[in-house]
Amino acid sequence: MAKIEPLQNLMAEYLNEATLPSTWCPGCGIGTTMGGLVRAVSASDIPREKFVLVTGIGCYGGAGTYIRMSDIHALHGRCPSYATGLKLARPDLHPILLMGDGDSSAIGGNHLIHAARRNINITAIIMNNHIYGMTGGQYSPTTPIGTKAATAPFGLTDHPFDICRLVAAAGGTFVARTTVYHVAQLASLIGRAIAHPGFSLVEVESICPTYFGRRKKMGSPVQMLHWLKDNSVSAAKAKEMSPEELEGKVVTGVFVEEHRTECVAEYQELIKRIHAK
Ligand SMILES: Cc1ncc(C[n+]2csc(CCOP(=O)(O)OP(=O)(O)O)c2C)c(N)n1
Ligand code: SF4
Repeated sequence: MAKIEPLQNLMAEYLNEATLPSTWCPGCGIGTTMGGLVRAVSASDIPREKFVLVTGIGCYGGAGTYIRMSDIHALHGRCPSYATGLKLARPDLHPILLMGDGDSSAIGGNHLIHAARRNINITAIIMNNHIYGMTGGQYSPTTPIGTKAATAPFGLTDHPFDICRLVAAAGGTFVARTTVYHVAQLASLIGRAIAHPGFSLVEVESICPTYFGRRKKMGSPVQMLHWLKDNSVSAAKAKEMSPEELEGKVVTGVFVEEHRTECVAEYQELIKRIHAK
């Protein structure tokens, strides 16, 4: 992997200025995540034309039009299925899935766990802003208990999913989390996920100042970033903390990095064996 470049060196090459301005609210975490993605792609050993962005339906869904890379815009929650089909048909391509917490863990939850189970060599980036941004602030499976949302005006009574633990339990072989505050770690973890030969997930703790932060009275986007800085702990430090101390904290780092048979390679081997008979 080449050195990760500062984002300003890559803007002219990757940003599709003709499609701007973007629809994203000022201070939204999606732009920062896209910055990390572009830096990781440009530093990768895989040629840029081999990447395909697969975007689901959510605020981040327009990302494919703003960045100069091949892209497919999938149905809500169906990124893993589109990417699986693409990878089976063209194993030389590297799909990068862009999903939201609602897209990936609600309507698309089933698709996500089965892609992880198969250990298909695709990279999933989940921007977890803990809310449905695009449709106006309904709660998602990652909204913290007690949060007031458009569909929980008196506070949510459901317990949230931990997306990393879900994907690790399903069989994902590279599972990591970072935040939009930690921009260097963001680019480097996406780079490691891309290089990993199996199902890789980077969950990005993102911010939605418009529907999550405003309702929770978290202040400006800058104050939300400060909240992330003050409430994040590394996986190494988390090991020494009690469950009470970890309550409400964002644990960052790599949780799983292991090697297991990859499904497309196995499938191709099977085809070869059948043809050889
Ligand atoms: C089949 C289907 N059901 C529901 C919707 C409506 N819908 C569009 S985006 C969205 C939620 C998006 O939330 P999330 O994935 O968290 O992304 P965000 O907008 O927060 O970035 C929903 C429910 C849809 N487009 N298609
Ligand atoms: S509604 Fe939230 S997630 Fe959507 S663009 Fe605005 S800040 Fe970002």
